[in-house]
Amino acid sequence: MTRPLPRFPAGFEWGVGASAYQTEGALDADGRGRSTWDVFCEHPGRIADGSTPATSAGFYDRYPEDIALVRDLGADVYRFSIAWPRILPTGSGEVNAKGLDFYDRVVDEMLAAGLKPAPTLYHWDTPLPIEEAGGWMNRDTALRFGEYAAVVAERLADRAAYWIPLNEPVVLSLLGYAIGGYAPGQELLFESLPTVHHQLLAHGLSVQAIRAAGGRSIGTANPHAPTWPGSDSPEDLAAAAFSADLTDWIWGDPILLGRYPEGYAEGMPGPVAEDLEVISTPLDFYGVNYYSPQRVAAPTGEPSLIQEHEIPAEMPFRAVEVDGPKTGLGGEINPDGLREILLTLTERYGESLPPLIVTENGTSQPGTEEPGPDGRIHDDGRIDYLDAHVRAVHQAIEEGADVRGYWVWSPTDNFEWTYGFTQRFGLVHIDYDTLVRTPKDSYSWYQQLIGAQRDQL
Ligand code: IFM
Repeated sequence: MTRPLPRFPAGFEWGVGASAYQTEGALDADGRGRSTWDVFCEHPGRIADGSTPATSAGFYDRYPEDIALVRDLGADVYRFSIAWPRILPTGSGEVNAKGLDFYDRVVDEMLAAGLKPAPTLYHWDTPLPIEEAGGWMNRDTALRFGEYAAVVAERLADRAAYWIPLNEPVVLSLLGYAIGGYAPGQELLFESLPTVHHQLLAHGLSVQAIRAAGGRSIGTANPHAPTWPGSDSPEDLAAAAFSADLTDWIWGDPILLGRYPEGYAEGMPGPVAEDLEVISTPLDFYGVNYYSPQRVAAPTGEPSLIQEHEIPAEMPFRAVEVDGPKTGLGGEINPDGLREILLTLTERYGESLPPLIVTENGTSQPGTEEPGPDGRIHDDGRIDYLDAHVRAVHQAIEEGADVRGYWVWSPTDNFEWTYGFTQRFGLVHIDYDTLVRTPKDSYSWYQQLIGAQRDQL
């Protein structure tokens, strides 16, 4: 039994979040085009367990079952993502009606279940022809993305409750283009900076397109975490400041303040000042994805590791590990980092910050993810993690952060990118042979939490 939670403000919304590529499968169904991740996963050795996303969690066929599970949780919001290659198989031009129809059905099913649909337009699955034309290194990609956003918004704006244009653009720039750990697997280091500007421009253009189509509640889902220096030495402090600019403020400042942190605007391509006007189009909420804090120190000339990803020796900072509890992916478990970053954002952006939503938070718990002899999944570690982070959100609210929602990643187990099926983030277990869904103990925990909060209203 966990301690009763303090009461959250009236109107605070509880949700869950997932993405297309990690859950849908059906990669060849109904005219979907190929994506960068399809190609990336085909290279032997890139996916930890050699698994493929061909079926994944089977959401494409089983979405009514997953939506019913989230309805029975009592949640308010179901975040999901739309696969750009299902809507525009070549990334631009002719619209694939069957792709749009699929998400139309998903949205209607969510509404019928009393859930608020929260589509993300892009969760890293770039249409292959777009990548072949330069991907996010090419300014045209931002323009094509704006057109794609308009197509989807015209169809769904009357029913979607929240909109997130791009999920975690920083991860795509750093892992996809700078160090090559994720698709498209490029290792451009600082030469990858145009991908930052072009994703930001895509964000701004799509916010405008969604709003023009009548879309409401448009925001972000950016990963943010405090960056703690390894020591108080000037070298470690400088490394931490550099790292925070690169992972946090290079995204937040253009969107919320209309400017880059010092030293970045000069290196960006295109009419930067004009673009920043578009990028800083006002938002209705600012979404924060949080898992672990960052700890960095001055470089030593050796590579370092963040989870499975190597930070090359030539980077001006290195990752520092501390002893203590870790997530399944090896990140530090530190709920106070969530409280701190919510307050840091509140202070840094002041009046420019719209209400905050925690758009992702969760953990995998290898070793506690399979049914025991009683047929149940006792994922106590996940419950402890979520419970502590929910309390941290409450604490941040008490201390002045305007946080309006908390969305658990993820409703069901799914394909965790290069970790394949070795890392399960779901409140609901998926048997990948049969696709049978089994709610874990954390599902009951979240259900009780939501119910108890409602009872207090
Ligand atoms: O599964 C991912 C998701 O796609 C993006 N945010 C982090 C999650 C857990 O690693």
